[in-house]
Amino acid sequence: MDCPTPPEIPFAAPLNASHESGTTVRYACTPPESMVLVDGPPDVTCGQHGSWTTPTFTCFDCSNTSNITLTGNSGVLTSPGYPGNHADFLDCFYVISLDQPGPQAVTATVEYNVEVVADCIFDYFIINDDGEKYCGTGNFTKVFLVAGNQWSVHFYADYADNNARAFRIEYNV
Ligand SMILES: [Ca+2]
Repeated sequence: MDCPTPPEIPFAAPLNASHESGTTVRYACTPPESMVLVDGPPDVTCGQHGSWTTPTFTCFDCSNTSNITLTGNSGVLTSPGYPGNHADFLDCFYVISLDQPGPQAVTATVEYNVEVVADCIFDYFIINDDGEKYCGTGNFTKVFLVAGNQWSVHFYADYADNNARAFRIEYNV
């Protein structure tokens, strides 16, 4: 027995429209800067009796913050909920598009407060994918070279509590 069309899930889109019995449909969070996974893989399966399994994942709009600019040569990016505490289970990818092609230097002034553990294995953010994870509390100014016209910020928070206000990044070229 087939299922109805795959269920609607906020901020998520099914990657195919199959709905035969036994089919598993995978979802992608959308827009792509939005991503949260909870408890399981991002998919649902059509059971023998024509109904979908209950999703064990959710997607979250990481851009849903009051102070965010993802284009232009200057702007501010704050973590979701800033200056309030962020939520659990965040896996947010931000891509900032600059006005002209690179290479070019970006200056980022960062203020942050993120749960601190050794090696930042629980909650952290990474600026422009350079491999350095930030957690704890502090502020710094970082200048880095961007090859093209885009750079990125990745923010990850695990399931535990100890959530803090996370970060504010003011940038300019
Ligand atoms: Ca945490």
